[in-house]
Amino acid sequence: LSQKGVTIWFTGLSASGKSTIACALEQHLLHLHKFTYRLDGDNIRFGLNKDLGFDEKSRNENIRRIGEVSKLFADSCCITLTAFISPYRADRAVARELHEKAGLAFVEVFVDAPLSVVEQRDPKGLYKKARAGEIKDFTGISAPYEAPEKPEVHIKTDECDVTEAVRRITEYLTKNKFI
Ligand code: GGZ
Repeated sequence: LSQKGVTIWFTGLSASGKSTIACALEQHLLHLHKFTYRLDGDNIRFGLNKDLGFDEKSRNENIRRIGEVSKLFADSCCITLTAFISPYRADRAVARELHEKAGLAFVEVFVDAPLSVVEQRDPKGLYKKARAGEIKDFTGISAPYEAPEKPEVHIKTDECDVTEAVRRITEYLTKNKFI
């Protein structure tokens, strides 16, 4: 494959738009006939990581495993997309290091939406439940979210639609010769 492997690591609050943007980017890359695969809660948290919950240790382990798996995908020259909250800076740094030590690129995309906005969206009613104390350790309410300090791409979803987000990430990938 002439294509270089890379992991595009989306991070952000629940309902910030990570999955929506990752899905749209995946579609775009498929149209370009690129080899791409998306890891998200549906294929990871219900499979490989179904033994893990949402306390700090479980999230550390969730992200550790996703970092290892995405590295393997990237090593197979795949454009690997991961869409997890990944709230801890140190965990994301470990995933990055794992890639960089293997000579694989790691592109952190901060899907940035203010808590007030995601709480207003609340598509699954989870923020409401978290406020009511029915879900504990909920990111942004009763568990931390550590925003990236220097993400490769910073998308403010309340100012930028999905098409524009895909365009910005694609532009980054093109400039850096990943596609
Ligand atoms: C945050 C939770 C929680 C708690 C269940 N905190 O919006 P969603 O529903 O579909 O996506 C969220 C998903 C977060 O899983 P991740 O694997 O991305 O999290 S992490 O990277 O922090 O390990 C949300 C749902 O699971 N969910 N309980 N307590 N999100």
